[in-house]
Amino acid sequence: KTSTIPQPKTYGPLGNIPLIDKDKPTLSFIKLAGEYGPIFRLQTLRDSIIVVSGHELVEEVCDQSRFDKSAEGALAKVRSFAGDGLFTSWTYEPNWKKAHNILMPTFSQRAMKDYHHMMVDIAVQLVQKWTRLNPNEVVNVPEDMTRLTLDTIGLCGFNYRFNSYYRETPHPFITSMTRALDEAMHQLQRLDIEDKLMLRTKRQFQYDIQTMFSLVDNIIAERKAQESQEENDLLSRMLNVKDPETGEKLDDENIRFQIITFLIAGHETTSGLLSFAIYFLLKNPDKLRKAYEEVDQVLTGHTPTYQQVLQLKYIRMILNESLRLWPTAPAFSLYPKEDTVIGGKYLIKKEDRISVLIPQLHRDKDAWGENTEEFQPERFEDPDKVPHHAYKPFGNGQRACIGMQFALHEATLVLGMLLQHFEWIDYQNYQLDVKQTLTLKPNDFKIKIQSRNQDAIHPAVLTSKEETRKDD
Ligand code: FDE
Repeated sequence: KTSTIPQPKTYGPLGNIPLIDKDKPTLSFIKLAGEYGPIFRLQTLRDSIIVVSGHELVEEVCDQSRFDKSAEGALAKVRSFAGDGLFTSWTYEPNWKKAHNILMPTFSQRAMKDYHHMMVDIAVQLVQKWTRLNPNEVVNVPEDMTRLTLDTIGLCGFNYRFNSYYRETPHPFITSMTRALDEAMHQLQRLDIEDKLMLRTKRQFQYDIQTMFSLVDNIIAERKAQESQEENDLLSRMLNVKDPETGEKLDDENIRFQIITFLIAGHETTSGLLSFAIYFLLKNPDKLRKAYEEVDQVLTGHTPTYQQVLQLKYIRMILNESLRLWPTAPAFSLYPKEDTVIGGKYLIKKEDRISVLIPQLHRDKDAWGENTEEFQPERFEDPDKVPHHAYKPFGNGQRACIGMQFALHEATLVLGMLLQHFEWIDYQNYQLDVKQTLTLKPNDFKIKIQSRNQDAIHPAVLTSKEETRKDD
């Protein structure tokens, strides 16, 4: 005997749509989860989704023998420009496994040694920018973090410099990508007929996609034209390495989709993570003090070494806790391989789509205890005490985030350097306003900066490869 899955009231043909904030769907889902509990159904225009956020139910749907990633919903829209790249492909599409096999080694912890000096290169640019600000100048945190994460994935991935710190406005690729992601999110909530009528929006979408394709196709063409291909980045791997299973390489179109995928996945999420971490530290002075203590003890040179980044244990915990409260990729989708029952009573049909609502899972009191709203990095002190089944900021199983080590190494390094060199001033007593463009970010979060140590980073000490690598 099965029970009906709870569902909020509907509005005729609009279903539950009026209950969902177009610009911040995740926040609406969180609110509804508060009212309707660990599982509820939402009727959207075309289909229904089952939103799951209780830790026991999530553990069940994370069983890969029964459930697999669904690339419907927002991801299907993102497919217009990310194609069958890793993020937007179905597990059964040949290119998923192929790219997964080829790219896994490039994202291992060991591989971070090769990226470290490039990550430092970009982080130094940010430190220099902040060092040179006049005392009253304001820093828009998410904007500067986005410059950083974009430049980092560009350099580590494809040896391309977006040079975002040398631009007042975002790189054209980013303008197009942000607008396209935003459009992908909004398309979901429009009626087909409405969608068809929005000619200007449509044309803009096509233009944005072309802008992204042409930049990326140029990067690929230039690399192919190079005589020596000694670069050891993602792109050279994608061009040269064969999948051990099939013996095949990735084709050019798929490489284009992978590059776009890494640019999307690798920068929005990590930039949001850094922004939230800075926000939480500013609002929790006792944690900030602990962070300064660790950084002052570990980061003794001008720029961090690879080993020193691994020693920044408390900084890592801060990032983990930021991802608990505001996982910047806030949901992932699943479908059951067969009709099945979860929680002993809820029937899930093959055609149903499940959305795991991560921020709500991360606030499940049964798994985390009573004080789930408090920012407590100490939760992550002892890995054995972390309720891992209730912590999914990087998704699940074989479809989990391939960039996890990359994002964490980068974010730890950068947060460490920003603490080493600066005091942050919350001059406007910022009140959190979470903005969504598929991923989450603190909207309009601004601070002022004060250098901690006048000669901490002199432009003349720009790192060379040798310098950052010698004590690895
Ligand atoms: C993935 C991912 C995920 C899952 C999704 C689904 O399932 O749908 C998640 C949740 C995530 N991811 C998250 C995140 C966060 C952060 C910070 C990040 N992430 C970062 C990054 C970086 C990079 C480069 C990346 N990332 C990438 C990626 C990819 C490619 C993917 C897909 C995989 C497969 O195979 O599927 C992901 N990512 Fe992340």
